[in-house]
Amino acid sequence: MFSDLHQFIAALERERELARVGDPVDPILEIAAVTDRASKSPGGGPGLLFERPTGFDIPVAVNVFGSMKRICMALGVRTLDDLAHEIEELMTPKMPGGILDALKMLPMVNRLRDLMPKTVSSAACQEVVEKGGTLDSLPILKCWPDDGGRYITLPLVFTKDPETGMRNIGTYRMQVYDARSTGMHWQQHKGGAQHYRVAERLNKRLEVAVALGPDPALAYSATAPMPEGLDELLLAGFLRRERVELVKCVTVDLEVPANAQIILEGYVEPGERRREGPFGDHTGFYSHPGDYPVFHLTCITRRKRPVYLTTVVGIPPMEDYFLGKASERIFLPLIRKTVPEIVDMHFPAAGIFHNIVIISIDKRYPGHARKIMNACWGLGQLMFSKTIIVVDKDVDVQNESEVAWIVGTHYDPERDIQFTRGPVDDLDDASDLQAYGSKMGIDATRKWPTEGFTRPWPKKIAMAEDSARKADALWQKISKGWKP
Ligand SMILES: Cc1cc2nc3c(=O)[nH]c(=O)nc-3n(C[C@H](O)[C@H](O)[C@H](O)COP(=O)(O)O)c2cc1C
Ligand SMILES: [Mn+2]
Repeated sequence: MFSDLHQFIAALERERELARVGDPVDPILEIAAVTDRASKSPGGGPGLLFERPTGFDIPVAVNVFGSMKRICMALGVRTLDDLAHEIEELMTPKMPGGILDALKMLPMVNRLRDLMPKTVSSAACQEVVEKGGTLDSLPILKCWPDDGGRYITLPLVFTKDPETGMRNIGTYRMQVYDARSTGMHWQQHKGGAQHYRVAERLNKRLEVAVALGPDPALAYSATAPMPEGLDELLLAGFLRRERVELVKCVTVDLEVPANAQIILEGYVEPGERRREGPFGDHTGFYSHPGDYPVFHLTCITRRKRPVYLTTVVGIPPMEDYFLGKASERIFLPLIRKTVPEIVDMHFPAAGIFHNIVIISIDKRYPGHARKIMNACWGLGQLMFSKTIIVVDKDVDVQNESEVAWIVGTHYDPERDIQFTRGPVDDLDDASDLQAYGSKMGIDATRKWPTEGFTRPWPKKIAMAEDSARKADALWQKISKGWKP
C-alpha cells in the first residue's frame, strides 16, 4: 500500500493515470476549469498534477481519486466489490475446521492486528515547523466565479470530544478569510459539529488540527460515513493493511497523520460565527451563505517539499462521485448486517448521493419495501436520502436504464409512493426549511395478493433458450464487420 501521497502519485504515473501540467496555471479559477474538463471526460479523465501554480512553489494534485481505476488503486484493490467481499468475510467470522482453514484465515487476522494507530516521535509532516505561519504560501483554489473566496476543499479535520476524548475526522471545507483564519463548514449532523456543540456547552475553546494530503486510503476514510464514535483511523488502518502512524501536534493536544503533506494547527472559539459561502457545491449549484465557526491558525507544520492535495466539486459527475462510490461498496456489507434483505444499492452520480438511492431487496413479506425505506431513513447518513427506490432482487440497480424501466412498469403512483418528513441534507435547497423536509419512497417491487394486488403480474419477455444460443453464435459473425 502507499505510505504517502508521493508514492500514490508515482503509482498513478506508472499506470498512466496522471497528467503532469508544466504550464503555469492560476489557482484562482484556472486550475478548477481544467479539472472540470478532466472530470467531464470519459471515465473521469486523468489525475492532474499542476507543477507550476501561478505565484506558488507548491504543486497542486487534484482528481487523483476521480476514476474507478484510481479509487481502486487508492484503496489497494482490483475492484471495489473485492473490497466489499473482504469486509463481508470479516463480518462473518467462521470457526476454523482444521489447520488448513486456520491458515487461510491468517491474512485477515493480520489485517485486524493493524487497525489501531500508533504514535511516532518524528514525522515527515513536521520537517518544517512554522509557529505563527500563514496560509499565504499554500496554492488554495478559488473554484467557481461566484465563490465567496478561496476554499480548502479536501481537509481532514481532527477534533476530540471535550468530554470523552473520542477522536473524529471529517472532510469539511474551509473558506480562507485571511492568512490566519478560515471558516469551518462542519454541518450540524456531522462529527466535528457534535464536538463543537459539547465545547460550546462547556464554554471551552475546541482545538482543531487539519491534515492536508495524507496517504490516499486515509484521505478517503475522512469522507466515509463512519458511525459516531467509531474512529475513522480504524477504517484507514484496515484499508491500508498497515496501522496509521500519528504524531503529536506542536501547539495543540491532538495527533495527526505523520505522513501528511501539511498540517494546520489551531482552534475554534465557542460562540464565534462568521459568514461562510457562497460556494459552488457538489449539488451543481452555489450553496447559500450561512454562519459557521471560525478556525484560527496557530501553527503550520509541513514537509520540506509538500504537494497540495485538493478537489473540485461542481455539476456531477466530479471526483467526489468516486469517493461516494467507495462508501457505497464498503458500507453495503455493514448495512446488510442490520438489514440483511438488502441485496444491492446504487447512488447515481446525478443524484449526488442522497437525492436518489436505489435499493434491491429479497422481498419476503407484505410491505417489505416500506420497511427498507424506513430503515434507511433511520440509518446514519442514509437519513439524508430524499428519494429511495426499492426494487426486487432480480433488478440490476447499477443499471440506471433498467431501473427506470422497472419503476415505470411496476409502480402505481398513488399506491406505491410513501411520503415522510425528517432531517434532510444541510445543502438541500428545495426544502422549505434548512435541514428539515420531506422524503419519498417508491415501492417498485412486484406487488403481491397479500398486499391487496389481485390482478395477475405480467411475465417478463425473454428469448427461448435454443434460439438465444443460436443467435449468440450467429451474432459473433454478423457483428464482426459492423461498426456503430
Ligand atoms: C470533497 C468533499 C467535501 C465535503 N465537504 C463537506 C463540508 O464542507 N461540510 C460537511 O459537513 N461535510 C462535507 N463533506 C461530507 C463529509 O466529509 C462526510 O459526511 C463525512 O462522513 C463526515 O464525517 P463525520 O461523520 O465524521 O462528520 C464533504 C465530502 C467530500 C467528499
Ligand atoms: Mn466520524
